[in-house]
Amino acid sequence: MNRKLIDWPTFIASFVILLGVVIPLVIFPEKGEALVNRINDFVSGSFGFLYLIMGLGIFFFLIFVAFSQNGHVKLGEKDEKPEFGTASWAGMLFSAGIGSSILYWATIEWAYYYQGPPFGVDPTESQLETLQWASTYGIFHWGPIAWAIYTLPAIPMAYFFYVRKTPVIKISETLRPILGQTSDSFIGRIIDVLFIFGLLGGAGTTLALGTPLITAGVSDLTGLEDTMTLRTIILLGVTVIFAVSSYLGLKEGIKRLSDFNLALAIFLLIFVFVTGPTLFIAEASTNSIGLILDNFFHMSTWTEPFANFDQFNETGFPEAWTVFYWAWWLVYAPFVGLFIARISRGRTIRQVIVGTIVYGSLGCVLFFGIMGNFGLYLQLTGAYDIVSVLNEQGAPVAIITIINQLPFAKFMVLVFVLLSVVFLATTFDSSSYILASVTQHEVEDGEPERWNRLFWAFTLCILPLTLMFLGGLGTLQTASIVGGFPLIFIMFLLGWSFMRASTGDLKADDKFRRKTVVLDYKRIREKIRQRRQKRKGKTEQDQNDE
Ligand code: NM2
Repeated sequence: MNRKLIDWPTFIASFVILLGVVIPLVIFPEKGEALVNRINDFVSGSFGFLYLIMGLGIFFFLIFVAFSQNGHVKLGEKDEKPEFGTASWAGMLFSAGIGSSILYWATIEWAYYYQGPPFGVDPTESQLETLQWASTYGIFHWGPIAWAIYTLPAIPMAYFFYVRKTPVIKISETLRPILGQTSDSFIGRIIDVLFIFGLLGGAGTTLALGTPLITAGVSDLTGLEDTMTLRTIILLGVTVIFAVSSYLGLKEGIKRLSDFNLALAIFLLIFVFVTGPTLFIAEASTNSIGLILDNFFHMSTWTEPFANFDQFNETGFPEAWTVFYWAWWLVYAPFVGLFIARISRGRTIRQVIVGTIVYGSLGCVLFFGIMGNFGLYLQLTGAYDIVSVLNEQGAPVAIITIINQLPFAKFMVLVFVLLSVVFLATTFDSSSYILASVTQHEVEDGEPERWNRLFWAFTLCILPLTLMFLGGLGTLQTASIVGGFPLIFIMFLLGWSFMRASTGDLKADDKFRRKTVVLDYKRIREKIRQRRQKRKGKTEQDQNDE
């Protein structure tokens, strides 16, 4: 164990701030909750539009970068090959950025929109419209804008790590071209710590959704009652899996688990697609893609501005869904960005941008298109009233009920539960790996210290677990999502910092190239002169000889 490698101020500050937030929540759960909720209502109510602008802005900024000269820059040496093959790379970034929440929301999100559609549509009057949005909106919330939010931090981080060869992976380091020495100061520390806090809260949300889902599946399979003890055992089991994977490292652990995850996910999707209503799934998914393309700008900017006036009903849809989702993707973004950066050596910036957005969205389209439309189909044909199960017994039971309608039902529930566990673990192994990287001064051979990875793996699990017991997990979620608010501005700085550094480097490179061309030219002229002189000398000698 090499203690010198650890960046103690960041390490300790992160931990202290975490305890500073969690302990009051444990001691004053109600007051804490009320306060955090008030702040949340204020932020998402008053600044929701900022999140929407951020999403759209990031999306177009990245498209611009991908097709500008900065997009051609290779992350690494000029002739270097990508460190990971494209399939593994896409699989890893998907497994890291997406946790068990996709199994949860892909299967059930439609049922919420079915009852409360967007754009003020009345579900009883305009049923067709309601259905179209129910099968579409989830895809949008997990689509290109969401993936663009993940990609933005990856670009400057990868640039500084592989092109400028800065040995640390830290947000503050990435902002150096703009912040200058401020990066080393208190503000730099706050930026790094903020990201850790955001990630823990985002991860808390994931656990809060994932654990009841897995428990609902386990109690369906075994008949055991869904109790706190069962949840705790399950959570600790998952923690052991991701701690081992993170301990083994990127190639031995994380990549293998992610490959397995992908194979299992593909099996589930193909099975549901083939044994389920294949044609309906295909048609509804295709229809959704068109609907999103047609309404892309409306969906990405809908703020419900007139709902505050008495004569209109406020649905709260934008805050409850789109703004909440963008905020959730945002708190995960620095971590996923760091992870994407870490695995993208040897790719060009354009490949990273296009690859992440395209593969990421495609994976989500498949999940939502197949799982979601399967559930919707059950509802529409009257095969099973999923919406009533949802309203009476909650989402986890409703989701397991949907899976139970497949052929070989119990086996498929088992696959689904296993997949949820692995999806959860593949997000948490990479988060603990990255948390360990950012609390170190330097990462030797690209890998942070093992004990540091284990420490964060357990912190990631123990903290939400404590809050789950004592109440207050919901508060931590809300707190982290609100706490992620400043990240909007940090995202802006990250984009700016990248443009400044890479454009500057390109210009310098250009000058250098021109200089070398001039030098070569000079050398060529010199050579010609020498040759002429030689020839002249020779002829003179010949003449003399004669
Ligand atoms: N996002 C993708 O639980 C998870 O799936 C982790 C959630 C941000 C909505 C990520």
